[in-house]
Amino acid sequence: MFWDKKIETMKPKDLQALQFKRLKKTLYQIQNVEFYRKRLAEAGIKSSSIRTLEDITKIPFTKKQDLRDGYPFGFFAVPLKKIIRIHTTSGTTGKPTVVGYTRNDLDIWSDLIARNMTMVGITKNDVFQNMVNYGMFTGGLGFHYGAEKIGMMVIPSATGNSKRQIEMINDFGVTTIHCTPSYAMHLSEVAEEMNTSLNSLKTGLFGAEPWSESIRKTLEKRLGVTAYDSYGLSELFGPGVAFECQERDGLHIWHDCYLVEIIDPKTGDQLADGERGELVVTPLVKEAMPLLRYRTGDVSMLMEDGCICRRGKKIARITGRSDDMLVIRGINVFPSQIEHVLLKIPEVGNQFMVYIDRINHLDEMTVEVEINRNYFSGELADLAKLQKNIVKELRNALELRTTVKLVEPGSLPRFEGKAKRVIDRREAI
Ligand code: DLL
Repeated sequence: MFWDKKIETMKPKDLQALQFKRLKKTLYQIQNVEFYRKRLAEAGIKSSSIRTLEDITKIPFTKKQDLRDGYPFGFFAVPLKKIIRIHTTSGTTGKPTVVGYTRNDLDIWSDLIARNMTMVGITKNDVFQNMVNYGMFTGGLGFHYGAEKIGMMVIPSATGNSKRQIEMINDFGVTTIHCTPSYAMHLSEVAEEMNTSLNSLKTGLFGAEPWSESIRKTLEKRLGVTAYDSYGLSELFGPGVAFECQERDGLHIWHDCYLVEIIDPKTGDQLADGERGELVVTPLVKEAMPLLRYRTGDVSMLMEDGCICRRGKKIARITGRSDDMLVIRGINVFPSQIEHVLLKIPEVGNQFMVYIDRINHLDEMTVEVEINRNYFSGELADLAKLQKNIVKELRNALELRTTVKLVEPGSLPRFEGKAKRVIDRREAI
């Protein structure tokens, strides 16, 4: 199913021509931003320097820190009176990053969300409950307007009060939900406690944080949905940048709107398809806040073309951030790897926390793990066995010795938005 078949299935040659035309327009428009005028002048880049799409590598990267330095409105390329909404990015220390939208931007953004939802078979006959923050976070209003554009009934339930959320799903016959995978996990626990089955649900759209195949399986089983991964970031409008199709093997990124590169985060060199690195994106249709070669910090790779749905090259699921990779005693660890190990052990519950300390100059990782309610025998011997087993599995997967503490079901923090499961308490070296 297509929202905009012509553009979604464009032939590579036509697509490249469109990308190039849009890149040139972006370069023109970006001259309204003082930061870029200076940057491009310093790099000796004029409009005539960019003759092909490949010439993009001549342009310097834009980093999140650049955007922070431009706080609040330093990256806007249109007069303030043309900006009709702003959002800010979540979860960073210090000042947030501000992103702005013209009416045209909001229209394109909701169109992209409509493409994604249509791609997974959602239609105007669906009933959609949007269980994410409706404030400065882009997930709420972003999905809201996209879903309304398709014409389904939208329930802007936002976050909080999980029992009420579950009642609404049942009372209003909700078919599609959207939330973070961590909240979906929590919701499934509450539904279980309430002994209710959420029969009307068909589709779950989950994103805004990394999640694994094992979480997908668990969520599908517990909530009775087909679960799809949704990727985006505020700097590129918000959600809607890339989304899984019904194949659920990689995410389609909308190449007519986003020029994609994968780079080695250390050298900045472009990597080949199939090589994992940092996703760098040049948005091609943003009016209020165009960006050039934006370093997302997210780790992915470009997959081989050839998806049966004909929507072009996909990116692989995000495995973490190039900057949240943990280096523990010289070993690189992604939090998603820890989750993956834990979820494979049936006696382990859904919640865990990771603490990293430096004790006697050595990094120590402690993992607090909730026991699964259904396996909680209370027998001391069983607990000791389970604890040993988790240590062994973590060592096998991460090649790292960890301390594992088992805690009672329900005792670790639950998250309504993005989960923060790793607390690094080491002093900077
Ligand atoms: O999280 C936008 C969004 C809302 C996406 C709802 C999907 C659903 P930010 O708050 O700016 O925007 O955070 C963006 O979150 O750079 C990734 O590190 C992470 N992220 C987002 N989606 C995924 C995903 C929204 N599906 C940052 N898998 C991004 C892994 C994700 N990480």
